[in-house]
Amino acid sequence: MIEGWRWFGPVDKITLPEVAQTGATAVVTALHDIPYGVVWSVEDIQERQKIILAAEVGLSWQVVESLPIHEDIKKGTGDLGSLFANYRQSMANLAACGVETICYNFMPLLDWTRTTLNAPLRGGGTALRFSAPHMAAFELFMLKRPEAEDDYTPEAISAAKIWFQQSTVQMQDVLLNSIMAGLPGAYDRYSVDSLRNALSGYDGLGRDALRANYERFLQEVIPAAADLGMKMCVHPDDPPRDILGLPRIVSDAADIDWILSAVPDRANGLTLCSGSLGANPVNDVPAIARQFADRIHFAHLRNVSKELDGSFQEAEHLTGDTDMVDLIAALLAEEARRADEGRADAQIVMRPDHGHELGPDLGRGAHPGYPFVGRLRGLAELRGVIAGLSHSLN
Ligand code: DNO
Repeated sequence: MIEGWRWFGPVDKITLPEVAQTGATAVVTALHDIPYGVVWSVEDIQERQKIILAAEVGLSWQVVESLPIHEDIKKGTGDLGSLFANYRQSMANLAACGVETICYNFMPLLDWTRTTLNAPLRGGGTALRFSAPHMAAFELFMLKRPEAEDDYTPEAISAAKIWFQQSTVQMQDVLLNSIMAGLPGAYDRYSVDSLRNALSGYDGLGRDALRANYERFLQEVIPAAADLGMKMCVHPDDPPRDILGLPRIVSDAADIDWILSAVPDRANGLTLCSGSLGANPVNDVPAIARQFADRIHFAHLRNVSKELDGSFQEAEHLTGDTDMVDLIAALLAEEARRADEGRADAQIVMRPDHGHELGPDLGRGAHPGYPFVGRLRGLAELRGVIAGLSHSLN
């Protein structure tokens, strides 16, 4: 596997020499300052490449994460022709610069969602956490979306009531900021009011309509990606369930099957994110990896521990509910199969996804979920598994 590292660009608190020190070779990055829907110019792409090369530490930009999809495409409203044309132009510009793998998601409004960014761990580290009671409190009592009652267990709702009654305004602010922390760009961070307003743009848009809009997007961009020799890879929903009353359509094996069959071209592929998929109790992540192996273009490796009320917390990379060794075995088997076919791109880029904040990470202010030491620990553990399995395969 090719070891990747997500780097948020010059604003990232972690430097490129540090990235190189982890042993990773592939930079995973994006032009986060460019608003959704605007073309990524060759100049802007090259500028980012120059910054990476100028560090002179043997890194290169290999995966885009993400080339975001404008909300109008998800809603199926507005000047879609220009938005699709812009997306294809960004793809063509990336291809012209030699960046050929694009990770994206199709989650309405939000990206990954957590309710706590610093749940305490043994010895003082911290982890990202999704608390069903806290999310229920946000939806029911801050956003005031009564239908949310249907989305949570009775236990989560009673705990939500207690939490909300005891919460201070400051605690509610922290909760809102934690929920918004997954949006990586400089745009579209919501307050409770602006979120309510943005949600109203999705009123009446159900699962089938969202799927139809997604299928249209695939039909518009996958043929162009195939012509350019690019690999598009959708990232699963996180958490993999409906949230804020918005449908989620990239959450389990049936969804992935539908997406990959909608436009059956290898350019229409998957980001195998073990943490996102692993938060849904119906998902057997190694089995999903085996089922869709030939369409996996990129892997995010991390683990979560699920709780009965729908909460989950990010675990160490090798502990948690997903059998990481089995998952890596599935990915290595796919690489071997590709190598047998003589494919130049047999190796899959993986990156250690998220990490606990450990030791010197605390207070360093890295992007939530993306600290240095915690991810380095994850990468080192994953590397050990890969080395062990590769040794026995050989
Ligand atoms: C979370 C990430 C996601 C991912 C996007 C892809 O840490 O895995 O935010 O980058 O969903 O579009």
